[in-house]
Amino acid sequence: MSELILHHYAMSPFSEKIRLILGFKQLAWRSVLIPPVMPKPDLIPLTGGYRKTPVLQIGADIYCDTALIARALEARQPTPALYPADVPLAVPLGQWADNHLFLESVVWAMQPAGAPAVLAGVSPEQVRIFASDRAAMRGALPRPTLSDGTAQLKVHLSAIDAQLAEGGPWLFGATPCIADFSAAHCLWFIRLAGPVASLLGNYPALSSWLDRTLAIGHHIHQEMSGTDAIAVAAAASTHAPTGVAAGQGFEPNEAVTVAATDYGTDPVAGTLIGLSDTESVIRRVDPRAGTLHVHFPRFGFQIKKSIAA
Ligand SMILES: N[C@@H](CCC(=O)N[C@@H](CS)C(=O)NCC(=O)O)C(=O)O
Repeated sequence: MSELILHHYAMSPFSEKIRLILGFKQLAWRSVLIPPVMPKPDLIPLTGGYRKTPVLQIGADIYCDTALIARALEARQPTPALYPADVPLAVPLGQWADNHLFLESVVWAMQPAGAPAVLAGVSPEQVRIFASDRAAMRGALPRPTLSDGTAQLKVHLSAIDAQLAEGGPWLFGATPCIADFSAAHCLWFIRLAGPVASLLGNYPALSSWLDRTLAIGHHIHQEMSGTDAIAVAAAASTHAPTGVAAGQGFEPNEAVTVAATDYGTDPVAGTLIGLSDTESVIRRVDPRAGTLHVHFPRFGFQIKKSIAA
């Protein structure tokens, strides 16, 4: 069975979400450390243009976005379950955390009193490059102000704290599920932010739950270079089974582009080979990595027919 290869970097909250899920499922993995800013010379050949972090590689199948990476890990190791049948609202709650709680947490952690702790050890020149990379990635998407973000964050931290105090030890009761990991990675980032991390101390049930979630750890992993990961893709001779479902408005083998709809919206072009309510899959060929199947979630992405030149 092909190894799980995670392309990530240490300070990335969404990577922490997946590292914890790998720990939860006790899955061994290979770690490819990628740059936190563009260019990403050993990642873009695999994704075809998607630049966000993390990305999961299984042979020549490339999974973009943690919503889909989590599904791929669930398929690989169904127990313990991330999507228990008796908690159907875990997925939408996780989407809320990944989209809203995440932004509010970043705004809080990266305020002037928090950013130096998050970016400890990063040179002023690297900080400048980081800021201009993120501004370009966000484009015209507005970022909450510190005042707006803080107000929303406090309301949400209170809600999570009350939920856990009443119905813990996990967000939906007795066992962790996808919603726990989606909320925890946001608050993990706040914990990196030195003096401003003390905000979380106002929420005791939330703080104990966060300790519990982070104690799950990352299980065993071994480093791999980006070049070796590309060689793994190039050597793969099979791909995960997929297919285009009827009634979705697309035909198999159509030329399409897929792009995120929030930030980092660079489109990835290829041939449509998989489409369902939860996933799109395109085939593309890279001179270094060979024939790749690149997988995206439907949530938060837009698939379009390519316009013939
Ligand atoms: N919806 C995406 C969001 C991923 C995301 O925003 N990741 C951040 C790092 S935590 C990122 O990509 N930053 C820019 C970069 O790494 O190039 C997911 O769930 O994977």
